[in-house]
Amino acid sequence: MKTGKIALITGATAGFGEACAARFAKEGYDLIITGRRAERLAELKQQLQEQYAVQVTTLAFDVRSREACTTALGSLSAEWQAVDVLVNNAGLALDLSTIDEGNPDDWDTMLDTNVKGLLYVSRIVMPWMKARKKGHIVNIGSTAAKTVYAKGNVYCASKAAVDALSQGMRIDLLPYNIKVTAVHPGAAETEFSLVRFKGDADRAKDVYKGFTPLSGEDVADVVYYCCALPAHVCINDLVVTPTAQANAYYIHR
Ligand code: NDP
Ligand code: 8X3
Repeated sequence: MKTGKIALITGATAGFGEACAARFAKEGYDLIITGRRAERLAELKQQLQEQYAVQVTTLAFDVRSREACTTALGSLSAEWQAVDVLVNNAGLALDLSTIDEGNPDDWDTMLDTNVKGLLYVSRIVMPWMKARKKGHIVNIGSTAAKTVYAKGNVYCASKAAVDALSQGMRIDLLPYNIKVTAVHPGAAETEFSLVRFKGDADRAKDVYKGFTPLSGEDVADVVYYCCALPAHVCINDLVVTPTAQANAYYIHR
């Protein structure tokens, strides 16, 4: 059944974002879905509209570009700017290496996407929520935000920044009745490792050998749960891992 509510989900062309889009659509939310791959957004839009009879708007842009964020989100009509839930999910890791051997281009991409992209999108959406005195921002962090693992340095730092920014946003937005939740998933089999290892499918598959990882749907369930709680209840910070995982670097295989 339609809720009349709108969820804006960044990075909806794969993994958690795509699963969140399906989950929120199933619950009757209209959606704004974003990512760089326009074709995937168009396919998902058609599928969700047909399956759940919700309205879906697609915006293809790169969150690393402040101008692109402003242009894309600025193109939304006042109706679509009434965003109830923002899921800041777009992000990535690139490679595993020590800092002394690291690739500064990869650092730029991770920090620009995971930290600055999240800020740019939030900066635009927050005033819309403030004006309506309601809203919920869910930032996707990681177990990597909580514990640094070998050769994870810059990615872990980018997610620690998401953790800190979530705390800061919560303080900033308290007077406006806007919830801020950080969801920190552990190992989940999405396109994440394929991206991290730059297309090396065997290496990506090995990451999840010997245990059952989370799926995109598992994480989407958790995100939706956080958003479905009563108005006076807010989960501030939530870590979710596969049962076989204790923290970012210890997995029982
Ligand atoms: P996927 O690679 O499956 O999906 C990542 C999504 O982010 C894609 O939709 C991609 O879209 C989008 N994205 C990446 N870069 C940009 C960009 N510059 N501009 C716009 N969109 C972008 O990975 P996951 O679903 O696993 O990851 C989602 C989030 O969860 C990330 O923030 C990741 O760091 C985090 N995370 C992942 C974990 C895991 O084990 N999988 C665990 C903990 C956290 P497109 O390429 O079309 O632009
Ligand atoms: C993604 C999970 O452990 O690869 O944030 O960093 S991990």
